[in-house]
Amino acid sequence: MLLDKRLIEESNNHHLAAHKRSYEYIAGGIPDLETVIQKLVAFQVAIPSWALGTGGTRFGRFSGGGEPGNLEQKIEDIGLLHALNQSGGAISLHIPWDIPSNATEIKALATMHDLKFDAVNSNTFQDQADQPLSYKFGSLQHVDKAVRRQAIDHNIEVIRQGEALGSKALTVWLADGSCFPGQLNFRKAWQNTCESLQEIYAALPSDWKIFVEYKAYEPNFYSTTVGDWGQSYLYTSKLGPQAFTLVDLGHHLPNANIEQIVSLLMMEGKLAGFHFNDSKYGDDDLTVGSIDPYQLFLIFNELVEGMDSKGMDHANDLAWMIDASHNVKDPLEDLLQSIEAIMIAYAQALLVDTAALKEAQEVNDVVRAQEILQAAFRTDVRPLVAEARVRSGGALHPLQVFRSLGVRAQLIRERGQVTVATGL
Ligand SMILES: [Mn+2]
Repeated sequence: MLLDKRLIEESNNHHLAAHKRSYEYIAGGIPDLETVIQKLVAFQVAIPSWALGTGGTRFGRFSGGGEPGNLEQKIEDIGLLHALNQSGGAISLHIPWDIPSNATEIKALATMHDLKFDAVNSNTFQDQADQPLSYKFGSLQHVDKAVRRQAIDHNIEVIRQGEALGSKALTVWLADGSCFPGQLNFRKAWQNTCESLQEIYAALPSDWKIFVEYKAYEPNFYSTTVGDWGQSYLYTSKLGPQAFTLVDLGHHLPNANIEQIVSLLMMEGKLAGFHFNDSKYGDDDLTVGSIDPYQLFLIFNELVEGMDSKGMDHANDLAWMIDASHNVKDPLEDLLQSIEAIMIAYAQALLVDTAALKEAQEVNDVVRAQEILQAAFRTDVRPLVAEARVRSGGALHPLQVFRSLGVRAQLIRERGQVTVATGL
């Protein structure tokens, strides 16, 4: 389904006066207001093709109605989100869950919804039906060269698929590792993985990047062959200038200082970008900002500070993506909440008085440094984010419009009550 722009405008008109009041209240205190709004307008977050359906756990999965049954419907869903908030203008495909049967037609459909193709993701963490060799004991790390070859060829195939769509990056997340002590020779596993990645790297087009994502544990529970940012950084350093380390918020051991990791990777010019989600205990894949919005703000504060120090373009120089799973919420509502949380944290980071913070740091004024950060964090920036949305043609209150227009009910009418999104 396509959203009628007039219905969004109609809804905005109802709330415009109230919005103006709250916007003017905050706008007066921001010296470079227009720059902030323009940055918010430009900032786009990619939605992965696997996030449009209800997620599951190893215990079960409770599908919702009207889930997208194919790639076309997934693009349609992201188009709906983007029409509502104008901040989700890209899709990240997962191969082989979402192989386009006709790249030209899929590209045209995405363009119709004003969507670009973000990084493409390979999958060597599960076996496919037609696959000759198993990834049970790893893929790029595998002791058997033939399995490594199969995994390398798959990644190269994903690059080719991405080229046809206009993607510019390959994301490699490996489940490789071991579940028990003694299972793996760490050094050999690392070297095999590095050599495999080098073969994939050699197949990259010159204007492409490769992102190496790390994860502390799961599905392997004793060791992971790309287990933390240091290990990923070691691979990406050896690979070359087109290789970058990808940070996923949920892929750290508890209480890791993610903002510091982000800062140092940027310092070295090795940060690929970010997979957003939130967590309480592990890789919980919860709605962005639902558990610890202060951490998200601190990460954005480092991102903004780091990008500005290098003269980077906030919207385009790093890759921004949501990587979450929705077990109990409507996936589209969850994604609207996630994007809103990202935009809020970004807007708050843009409000940090950087000159004053620098001054405080130079004289070790710890108290003032905290005051400066928390002054930005405690500012209600929702009217700024809403203003950016309205200026781009989005809804003042995306979630409210999604509900009042009965979008999910309409999707259920079109696609049926019993649906399972592909790949999940
Ligand atoms: Mn991820």
